[in-house]
Amino acid sequence: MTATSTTLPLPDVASADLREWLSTMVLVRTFEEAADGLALRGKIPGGMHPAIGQEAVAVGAARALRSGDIVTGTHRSHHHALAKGMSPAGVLAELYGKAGGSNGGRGGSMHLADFDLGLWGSNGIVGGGLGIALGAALGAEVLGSEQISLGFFGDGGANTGRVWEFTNLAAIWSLPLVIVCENNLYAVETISERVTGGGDITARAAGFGLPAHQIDGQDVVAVHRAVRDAAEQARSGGGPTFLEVRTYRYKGHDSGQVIRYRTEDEVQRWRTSRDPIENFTARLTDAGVLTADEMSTIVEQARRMVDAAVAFAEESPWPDPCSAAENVSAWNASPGTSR
Ligand SMILES: Cc1ncc(C[n+]2csc(CCOP(=O)(O)OP(=O)(O)O)c2C)c(N)n1
Repeated sequence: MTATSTTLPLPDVASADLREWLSTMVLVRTFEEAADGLALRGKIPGGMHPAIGQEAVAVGAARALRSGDIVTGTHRSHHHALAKGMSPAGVLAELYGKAGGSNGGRGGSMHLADFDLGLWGSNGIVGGGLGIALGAALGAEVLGSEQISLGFFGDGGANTGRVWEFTNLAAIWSLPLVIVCENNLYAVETISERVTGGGDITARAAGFGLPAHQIDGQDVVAVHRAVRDAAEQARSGGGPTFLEVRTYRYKGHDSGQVIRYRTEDEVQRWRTSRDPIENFTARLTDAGVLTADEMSTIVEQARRMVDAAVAFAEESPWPDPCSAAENVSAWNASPGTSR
C-alpha cells in the first residue's frame, strides 16, 4: 500500500468547493452501491463494473479540469461520468438500457458519453480510451483551442502495447494530455504486481521522456493537486504528464464476481484505514470546514438523488425498436439505403 497523504494541507479553494468534492464522492459511492444491488437483481443488462473505493480519483481529477476539457474513461467509468457532471438519473437509465438514459439506452455501462460535458466516452477496449484522449489533445493542439484532455486507463491497460504507443506519441508531439493510470492493483483476477515487468508503471512511463508521478489515489487532495499541476503544464504548452494513481476497488471486477484472488482481510484493511470518503470527511471536520449536520445533509441528498434516479430508470420507456439504426453512420452510408 502507498503511504497516506493526510499531511498535505487542504488546497487553497473555497470551503463550499471542498464540501462539493465530498458531496460528489458520497453521491458516486451511493450510486455505485445502488447500481451494484440492482445489477445483482438482474435490472442491468450486460456487464457492470463498480468503482466503489475509487471515488477520490474521479472527483480529484474532474475538479482540477475546466468544464470544456475532455475526459475519456474505461469500462469502469460511472465515477468519471458522475464527477464530470452527468446526472445520476441519466447514468442509471443508461445502465438499464432505457430511452431516458444519457445515450438513449444504446451505450450501457461501458459507453457513457456526453460531448457537451466533455465526456468523450467510457470504453470497453482496455487502454482504448487513452487513444481517443490523445486524438482529442491533437485536435485541441491543431485547432489552437484552450482545451486539454485526460485519458484514464487501468493497471491492466498498462500492460497493453497501445497505451505505450499513445504515451510515446503524446510525448514526442508534446500534446496537451494528462495520462492517468488508475492502478487498483488487479486486472479482472490478475494480480498486477505479478505481471508488470520491472514492477513499476511510473518508471516505465518516465522512459518516454515525460514527467511521471505516483499518486495516492485514496486522497482526493493529492489527486487534485497532481492533475491540476499536470493540466496547467498541458494548457501552457508544456506537454503531457503521466500519473499512476494508486487506488483500490472494494468490489469484484464486475457485479457478482466471486473473488478468489485476494483476501477479505486485505479488503477490510483498505476499507477501514484508506477509505477516501472517511478520510476526507475527517480532514474537513478537523479543519472546521464541515459540521456533522452538513455531513448528514450530504448523505441525505445523495440518497434522495439516487432514489430519484432509480425511479426514473424504472419508469423510463424502452427505446423504440424502429430507431435502432439512428446514429449508425455505417448503416446510413451503405448502398441501397436512402439518406
Ligand atoms: C483489448 C481488451 N483485452 C481484454 C479485454 C477484457 N478485459 C476487460 S476488463 C479487463 C481488465 C482490465 O483491468 P484494468 O485495466 O486494470 O482495469 P480495472 O478493471 O482494474 O479497472 C480485461 C482484460 C478487453 N475488454 N479489451
